[in-house]
Amino acid sequence: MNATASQANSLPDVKIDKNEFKAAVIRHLHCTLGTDENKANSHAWWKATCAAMQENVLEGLRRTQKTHYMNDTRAVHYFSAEFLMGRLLSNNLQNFGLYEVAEAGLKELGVEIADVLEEEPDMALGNGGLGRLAACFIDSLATMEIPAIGYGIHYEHGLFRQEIRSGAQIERPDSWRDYGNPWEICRPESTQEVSLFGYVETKYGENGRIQKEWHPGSIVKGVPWDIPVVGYGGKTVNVLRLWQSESSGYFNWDVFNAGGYVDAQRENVQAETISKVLYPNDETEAGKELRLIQQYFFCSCSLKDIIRRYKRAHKDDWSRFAEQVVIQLNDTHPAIAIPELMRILVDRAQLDWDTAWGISTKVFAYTNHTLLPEALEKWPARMLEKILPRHLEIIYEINHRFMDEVDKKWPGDNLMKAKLSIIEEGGEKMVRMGHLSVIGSFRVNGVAELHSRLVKQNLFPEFDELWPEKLTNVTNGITPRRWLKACNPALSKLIDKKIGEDWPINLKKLEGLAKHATNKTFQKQFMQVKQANKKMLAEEILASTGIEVSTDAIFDVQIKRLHEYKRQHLNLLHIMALYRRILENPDYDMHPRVFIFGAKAAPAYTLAKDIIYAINMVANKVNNDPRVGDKLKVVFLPNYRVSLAEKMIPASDVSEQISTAGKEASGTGNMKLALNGAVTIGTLDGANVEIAEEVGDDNIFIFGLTVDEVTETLKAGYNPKDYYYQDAEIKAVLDWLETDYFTPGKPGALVSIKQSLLDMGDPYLVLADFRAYSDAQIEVDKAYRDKERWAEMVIINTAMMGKFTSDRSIQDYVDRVWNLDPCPVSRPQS
Ligand code: GPU
Repeated sequence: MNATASQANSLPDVKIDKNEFKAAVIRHLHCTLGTDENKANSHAWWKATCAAMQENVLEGLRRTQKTHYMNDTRAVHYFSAEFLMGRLLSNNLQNFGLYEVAEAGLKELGVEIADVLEEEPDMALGNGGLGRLAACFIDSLATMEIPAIGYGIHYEHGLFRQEIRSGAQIERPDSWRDYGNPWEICRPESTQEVSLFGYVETKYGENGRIQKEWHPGSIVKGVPWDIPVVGYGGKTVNVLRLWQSESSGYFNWDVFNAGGYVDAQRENVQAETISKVLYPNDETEAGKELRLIQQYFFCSCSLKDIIRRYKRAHKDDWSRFAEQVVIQLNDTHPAIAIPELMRILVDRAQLDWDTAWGISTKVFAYTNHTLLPEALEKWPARMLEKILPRHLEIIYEINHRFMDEVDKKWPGDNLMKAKLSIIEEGGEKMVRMGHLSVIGSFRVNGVAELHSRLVKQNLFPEFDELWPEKLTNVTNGITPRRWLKACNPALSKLIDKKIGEDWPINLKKLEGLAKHATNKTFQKQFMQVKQANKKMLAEEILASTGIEVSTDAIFDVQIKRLHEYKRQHLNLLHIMALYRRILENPDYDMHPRVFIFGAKAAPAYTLAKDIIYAINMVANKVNNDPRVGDKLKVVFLPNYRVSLAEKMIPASDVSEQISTAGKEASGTGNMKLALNGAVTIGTLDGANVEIAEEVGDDNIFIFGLTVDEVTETLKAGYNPKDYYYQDAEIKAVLDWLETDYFTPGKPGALVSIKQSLLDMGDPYLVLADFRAYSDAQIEVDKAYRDKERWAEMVIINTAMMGKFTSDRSIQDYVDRVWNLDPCPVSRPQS
């Protein structure tokens, strides 16, 4: 049960030398791509390099699958509508220990590896934190040699590409597979069929038992594409299995002719559209039919895939299913898998309800990622009835039995029943997917200590009372392979020299750096690396925005999806305040600073898009104002994505984690930035609390209202106008937004931000936290100017991030939820 990465694995052992690698690349240039060394462009070199790597990857995959099959091991199945993988070549090279070999080999062929790596499009099958967490987790699972499979959707178009035109966000389709994806393998032999629409027939079987038969209105095919997931050390290679929808040609004319279903058929989806595009809404339920169909589509395919594999070894003996299979639901997006498994067990396998429920509730575990009401999924019962009529019946049955349980605990308490019911009554009948997930799972976790406490206290307190062991915490983590070793090679080498090379699989070892934090030489080396990384980012900024920034300035970054609760507008108001201070006092004393943003807004989230526009318009003015000079620059880097994060994070000095306390479940960018030696300015929210515990109060800038103070403030009848009228700077800055100073000729273009703060009640307490934030920024400025003190802080931040490796998160899941063992795969003897 103790699957620490370091035990399960050793450092990568290289088995391929440079000449073999070169030969493989050339062979693929010739035989796979039909070109040669003289003609090949960067794209061809990239493809040939991937193909050469894929030979090793597939060999590892074959050995892993054989080992898992022979051992018939318990495995975890990670169900997620999103996997934000980013690029894979550099990761696969690193994890196989072949990066240096490839770099040297390509160099001898006259090719720079950096140019080759840049050719790879990001695999952006996710929106943000939730999808990237899934990607970090499958990296850790493979590294720790845990039998695991990721299940998701093979979106033809991932998250949109963002362009900025005249300051505004424009969405362009993402086409990550336009020129083929060298990593994926299509497995048509494992195609599954998924039923939709139609009606349910009630029959009486032998011994008078009621039998339900679903007559679907249409059937679509799910074709799996496998992406190999290479663990560090290259021993275990797990898979991410993504389902693509295709037409099956099946159309139920009986249903059609039966009448009454004509409407349903008219609104029927084209099979191919199901996996066409990722919904770009982060933390808002879309409520769209197609989204529910997407969710059901991948859950149904995945469950059938799991059952097919189980039956290969256990035939129709269901008694061991829950011993072999655990399914982790990444938020409620895959919650429909619960009634789907019940349907398969009851209607298909003919198990009685109690037996089926006994199995099902030992299989599922659920991770909650948010408390935001608008993100808690609910589906209209009518919609479920139309698309999945049998599932709605099953949900009612689950609920009926659960209501009996509630009645036992709280006899006659109808308010309690209404509160806990899966079905929300009142207006339109809605199915609460969160309740279904809690009831149908044996364990439920939040993603940071604070968040899990709030899940227990505010979101599901009665469920916690009913089942005191069910709710638990697993604090999020990040893979240090991608988020330090690969993205920050200079720092990695410095760390290697100081404490040895096994920190990527034993991140607590970084603590060994702490004792050098005050060492002048080490400080100098560390800050030289930071400086070099800043120089590279400055070049990137110049290339993509035309803005010149000084690397002597503080690089202050806020990179995450654009959301009011994340408060990019708090950052913006503070920037405007600084600008105003400089205009009022040309000698205003501050160290030069570059504020850098990266953020996508959901296409329909108007205020979020307005904030992006405002950042760009303020940037335009500030950057071109000769009175400001180098003191203040504002940069919005377009199209924030994993591969851009890999360039920004190593170059950051200050990490902005300024959400309203209680709103950010965990955050993971906060961990990546601190790991790479950025100092956090943040609220006591999400995992910031635990980061502060690790680095100590002297090495982080905490400000603002706490969760309890937020609650009190709102209860006391928060009025943002009090702050507006009492703080002259707040007033001046908000009024400035209403003029055409930043948008010449277009007065009022930025007024929606002011309105949201004054007229709409400032729901995220931006004005309440403004002064505390501004004061904390003054402290940041002071601290940075003391070079030695700052270097010490930076080193302590890197040194104390050991807790936040996703290997630790996975170990927590193993201990608190999954209860399974690693299954070592041996490397071939050569
Ligand atoms: N998160 Br729900 C998303 O990125 N998307 C979502 O739809 C939901 C949650 C994030 C949380 O906001 C963030 O705090 C957390 O670190 C991350 O999930 C992973 O748990």
